[in-house]
Amino acid sequence: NSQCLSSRGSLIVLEGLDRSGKTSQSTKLVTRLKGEGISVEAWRFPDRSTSVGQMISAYLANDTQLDDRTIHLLFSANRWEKRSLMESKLRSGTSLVVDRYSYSGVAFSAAKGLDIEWCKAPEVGLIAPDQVIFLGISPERAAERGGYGTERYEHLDFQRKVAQHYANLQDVSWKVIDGGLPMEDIENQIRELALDCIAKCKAGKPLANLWL
Ligand code: NYM
Repeated sequence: NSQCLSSRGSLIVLEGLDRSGKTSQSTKLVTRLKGEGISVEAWRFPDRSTSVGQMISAYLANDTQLDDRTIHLLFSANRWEKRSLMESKLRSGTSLVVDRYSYSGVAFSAAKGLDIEWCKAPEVGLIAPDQVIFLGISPERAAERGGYGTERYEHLDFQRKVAQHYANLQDVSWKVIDGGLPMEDIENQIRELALDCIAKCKAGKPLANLWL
């Protein structure tokens, strides 16, 4: 059918510790790709605009307390509530640059001591990213960057544990960029990776589901 013949967009995920520079880099990437005439949108998780997202936001602001497994499932539910929209965007040819995804979900919850397989289970069946770009920075260096905010998890000792879990989740398909490089170098590297990924998806790489 025609949907199979038309080219699809790419799911590009940026991951990294808090203050790794992901958010600025995803914004820059989307602006740049749009400027090059590519159909692309900037997404992020948690998506705080939904009612589940508002519960997450209140938890992160320390306004509410939630059991560790409960908040884990809410983060996952927040991705599930966006799955069908994500799929239709991708199938219609729009690429998505997503600031955090299931890897944040697993790394942050596992850093609290939850079992990794348990953490991965609710992510199974979400759309698999076509490319994960990891902005690598040491927890110490991230902490030096103007300090953390006041949200939950923004502490050096916790970020160290998150970093270890990211390292365990990482596989050969991930592209790791040195987050300590000048902003412009990072921007250029990410753009190259994104263009390459978009071309592969356009050429017919099929959509897949987590967990790969
Ligand atoms: N976070 C984010 C999780 O703990 N689990 C998740 O599934 C996701 C997507 O939320 N410290 C954590 C990581 C961050 C915090 O994210 C808020 P951001 O990108 O700062 O809005």
